[in-house]
Amino acid sequence: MTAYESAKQEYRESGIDVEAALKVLAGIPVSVHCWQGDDVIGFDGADALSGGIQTTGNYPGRARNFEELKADIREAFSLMPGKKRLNLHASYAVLGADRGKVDRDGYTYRYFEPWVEFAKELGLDGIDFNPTFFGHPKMKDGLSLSSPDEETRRFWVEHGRRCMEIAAELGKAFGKPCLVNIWIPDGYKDVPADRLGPRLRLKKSLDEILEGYDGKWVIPAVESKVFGIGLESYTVGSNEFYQNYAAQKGICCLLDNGHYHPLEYVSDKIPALLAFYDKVALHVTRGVRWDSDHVVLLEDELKEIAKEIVRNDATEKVLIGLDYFDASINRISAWVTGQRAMQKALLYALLMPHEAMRKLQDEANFTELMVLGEEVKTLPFGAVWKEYLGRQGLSETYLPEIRKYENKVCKER
Ligand code: RNT
Ligand code: ZN
Repeated sequence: MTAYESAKQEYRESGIDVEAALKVLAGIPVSVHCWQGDDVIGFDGADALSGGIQTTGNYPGRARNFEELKADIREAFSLMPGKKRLNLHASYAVLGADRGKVDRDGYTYRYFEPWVEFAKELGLDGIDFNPTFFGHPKMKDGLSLSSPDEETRRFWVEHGRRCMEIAAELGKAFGKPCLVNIWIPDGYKDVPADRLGPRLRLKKSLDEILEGYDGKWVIPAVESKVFGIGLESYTVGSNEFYQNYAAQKGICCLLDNGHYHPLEYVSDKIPALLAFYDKVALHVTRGVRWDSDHVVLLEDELKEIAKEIVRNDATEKVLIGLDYFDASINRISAWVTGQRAMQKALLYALLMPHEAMRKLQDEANFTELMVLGEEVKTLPFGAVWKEYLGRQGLSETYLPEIRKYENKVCKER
């Protein structure tokens, strides 16, 4: 008997159908962020990251343009199991000869068509999209949609509107709606003199961006945050602000698990929102002491997040996206490791006896619930994971391949 066969049997004895789990896992799309490949720089901005977020490290071989980023994505994606989408920021527009002539308030779908072609070539499930309200000279005093300067605010509203149109085309291109996530860094380093004014301006800007978007192909989302570097005292787009805004407008909240106080858990927020919303979007990341965006690893909170998705039958309601950027290690290995960790967490959650555990909870049999919870932790998960990879022509070992690519391609940069 193979290790997989014997694992399957052991799971069966615990009431778990491994084949069914593998099938579900293969159908859950994970949106992989393009920005791990180039330290969130993009092709069109200030050539440096700003907006309260930061990549640290100077590992050699960063992708510097469309061709290099495409090559790295091709390499990374070839080592990632499961169904994948590509998450693009507007700053990755392929401007060609229009570079320097057109600004973010003039972007059209045309500049993203090369990405569509590429995503189709890779057989991806679709593209998700993000207006880029950072890393650009038009940010005035660090503010975008909440700027008191009307010209600045209008520029960024126009950017948002263009992105909604681009997203509709991206949705149509794949026959599936495109998630458009709005995150802005706007905030203040020190105690503000006005907390309401910026929020009212942001509200007005969002209303303008969301005027007449194509609801068939676009799923708009808003991403809150507790603070950014250099913006420690106040964030315009806070959790309460966006959750109320999303509820009122019938749009989606995006939860980034690096954007809350350290003892607030996104795994607990998912079911809270599922009670009210049809869809919840995620930025899965790993914060170390702060919103540091370390590579996602198979840790407890990631497992809890996956459990909430799986046991609430929410694999189509929770839109999973990754958001991390580490510039201190091989960027492709960062990409692959994080995406695989997400897949592992989902598989782990799919291999749990949720119905039995729920019943024990409802019967207040907390003793048995605790014991069973501990028992399932040592079931032969690894053998099932290996089988999942094997069926897609992948193995657990991926670093040698990445090293080969690094020596051949990245070292030449
Ligand atoms: C920043 C947010 C945001 C960005 C990306 C690049 O704190 O998490 O989602 O990381 O849009
Ligand atoms: Zn995020």
